[in-house]
Amino acid sequence: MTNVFVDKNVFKEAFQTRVEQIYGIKFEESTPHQRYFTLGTLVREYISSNWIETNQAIVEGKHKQVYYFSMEFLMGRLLTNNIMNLGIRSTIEAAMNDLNIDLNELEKIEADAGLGNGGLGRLAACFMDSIASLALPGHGNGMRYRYGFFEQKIIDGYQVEVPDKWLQRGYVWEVRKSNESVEIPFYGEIKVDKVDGRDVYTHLPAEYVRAVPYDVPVVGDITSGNKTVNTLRLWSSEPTEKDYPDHISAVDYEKGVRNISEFLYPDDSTREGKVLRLKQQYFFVAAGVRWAVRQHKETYQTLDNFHEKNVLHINDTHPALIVPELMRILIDEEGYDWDQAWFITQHSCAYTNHTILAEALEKWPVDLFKPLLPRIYMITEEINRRYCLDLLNRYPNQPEKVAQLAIIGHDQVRMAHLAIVGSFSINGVAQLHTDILTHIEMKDFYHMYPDRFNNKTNGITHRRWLLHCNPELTKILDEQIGTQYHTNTFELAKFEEKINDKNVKDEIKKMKYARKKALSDRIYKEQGVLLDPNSIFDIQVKRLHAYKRQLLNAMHIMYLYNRLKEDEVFRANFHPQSFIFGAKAASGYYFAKKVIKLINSIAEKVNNDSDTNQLLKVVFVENYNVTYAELIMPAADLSEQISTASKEASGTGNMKFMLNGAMTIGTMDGANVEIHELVGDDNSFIFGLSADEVNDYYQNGGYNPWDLYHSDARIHRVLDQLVNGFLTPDTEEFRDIFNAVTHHGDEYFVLKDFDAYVRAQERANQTYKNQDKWLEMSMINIARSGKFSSDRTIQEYSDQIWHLDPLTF
Ligand code: 26Q
Repeated sequence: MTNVFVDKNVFKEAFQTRVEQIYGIKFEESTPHQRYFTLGTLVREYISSNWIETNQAIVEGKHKQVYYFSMEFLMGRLLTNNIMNLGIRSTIEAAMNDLNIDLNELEKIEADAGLGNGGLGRLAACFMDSIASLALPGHGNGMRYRYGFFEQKIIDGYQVEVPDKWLQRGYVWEVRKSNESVEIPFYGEIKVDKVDGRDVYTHLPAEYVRAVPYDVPVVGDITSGNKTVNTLRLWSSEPTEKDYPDHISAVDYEKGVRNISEFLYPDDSTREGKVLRLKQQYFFVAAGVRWAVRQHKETYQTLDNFHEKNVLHINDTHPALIVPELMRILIDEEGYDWDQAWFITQHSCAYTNHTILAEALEKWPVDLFKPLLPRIYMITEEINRRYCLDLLNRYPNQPEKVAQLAIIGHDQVRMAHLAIVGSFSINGVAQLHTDILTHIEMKDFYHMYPDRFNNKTNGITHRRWLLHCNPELTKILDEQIGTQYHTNTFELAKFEEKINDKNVKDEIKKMKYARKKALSDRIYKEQGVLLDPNSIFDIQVKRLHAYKRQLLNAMHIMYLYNRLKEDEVFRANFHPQSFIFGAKAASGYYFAKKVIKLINSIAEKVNNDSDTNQLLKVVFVENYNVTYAELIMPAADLSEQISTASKEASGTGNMKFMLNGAMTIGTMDGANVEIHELVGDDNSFIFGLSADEVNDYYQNGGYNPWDLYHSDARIHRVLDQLVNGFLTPDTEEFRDIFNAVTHHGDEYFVLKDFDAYVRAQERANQTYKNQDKWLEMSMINIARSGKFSSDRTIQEYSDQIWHLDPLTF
């Protein structure tokens, strides 16, 4: 195929012709959507030759591969990402210029692929980009949800969820591969036969569901000659091509089948729909394992060396059924005995833990698991039985210890225990998180399997989170330190030599202003709130969770408002500050939704008070998502990372902000610890209880928040304002928030950290007034952020866990 991107004229011609061919209309009459779709089609076609070559190179070179199993891939838009990685953006831009088409406008037409809840899903997307950009053979395996993470509307200050119809107008990046569909069995019974004196089990499923793969190309950065295009394979559920089950009507069967890949499940509190979530998990795991096994057998004709050529990566416990599923294939379908099968399985699987919150640890009731997946349950029981024998040897006189560490206990299957026992590698996502896993949460497992545990501090792709989203900063860096940092972010360190260069400082100042203006323009257009780019942009964007403490931020704003109204001296010394929030609350998470309403009520009050609104503004942006984040990250002066210490496994927004020159105001939690280690107290605003202190309080039953209510007048006043009609006429609106931090013991230490937070905020505000100093700090943050590229993270995964070799074709 000819390359239509060789120069702008060839491309222009091809583009116009193709629009007319696809839609049968004159180019001049085509809609922006038709133009976008045609551009996407041409880019995808251009990708396909490298895609084919990548797959050939893997097979011919007999390369080891990783399959990254994740229930979530929060990809965002791909057009810009793809054309930048392919190095064809300027050609397209020039052609579009000639045609009088604004490429930026075309890019906005693409739906934001929101197949994830937050950090874990976005991490998977960054990893896909880095794996391909490092020329490593690695593929994603996930679910093709018909509706992604809900779209958020704010109505009267409350969150309203609207279905995200991202596929409605077609998705240009996917390729349906019906010929690679597989049939996934559910329910039914197990038949036992004696063959040569041995029990042989056969699962007789009551129904099958067809899994149809849709492949999305993952284009690596072509700089330095890399041509790697990996595959993100997303499975969609359809009715089987075998016989329909006879225990339910065809209509009910079809409805049930479509349901499996209908919705992404929100994290936390929702308890309904459990069976469906387990179905989803087995569905995409079983389909993905078949994909890996089939590919392997095509090359090697045996599974003896499966573990030498494949890693099945388990992204949190959601895909942990990989372990019994691979065992089932090896034993039931391939005739391996238990020990051989276990050796292969256990040497193929690697597991990443993303949370230590007890409520987020997955457990499946046996009475739900067993009927749905009878053979998988049997195998899980046998894995558990053998493992418990081992435990009994280690802890001969401690049956309660054995029960506590078992995979099945209290009539539940503990997915984390299954993942730990079945994997050769177990990692946390930041040093502190890994330390807490090995010393507290999983310490018994760590003592049993010390060599399996390791840390891989998270990272973010600088291609999306710098080169793409912040062209102004990219330009400054290119001019000042060259472009080597595009492929090695540690090169950013060179920028530190410029911190005293007045001109560069000035450029950084202009860059920040431009990015703040761009954000404030969107906010004004969509929400009618006008933010002054000269004010401090103080931003907290992340999922809404009690442990992330958006409430602490909100209470501090209430305190500031009170003080600004009354304290003349304070007022005179205060630099104007704009507080920006973005967050989605899980639909069933009552407390989180109340906090959204609270922030909006504060915004309403504060923004409309002419005594203060030149100094203080608050805005809650509607529908925070990946695309919005691309506008927000570069616009921040202050990055709010204020979780209760020990609760945030890593955080990745903290890294995106740092790379774009924001200062962290945060607790010693997650990767904040590593940011602080790099920039020190002088270039960050760290405050609050440490993880050890928090854990000590928990050990001793918490603390008494009423003491603070009575001793700290600021806290007293703000809390009273939640329930005395100050914010809304309804004094009950925020009663439960009041109760959470008082009567219910303030589980997340909001009051306990309040004073320290206020002081950190004061330091930040005063420091900002010295612009020279602030810019220097900002530049230091940029220069020292090289560690947080996901290229570094993936290189470590590859060197220490996966052991992959880069492709060279
Ligand atoms: C579990 C059971 C039932 C339904 C849903 C879930 C579920 C879904 C999603 C549980 C957890 C999640 C997502 C977790 C997550 O995003 N964790 C974040 O992972 C990031 C990447 O490692 C870290 O940076 C964050 O600190 C961590 O909170």
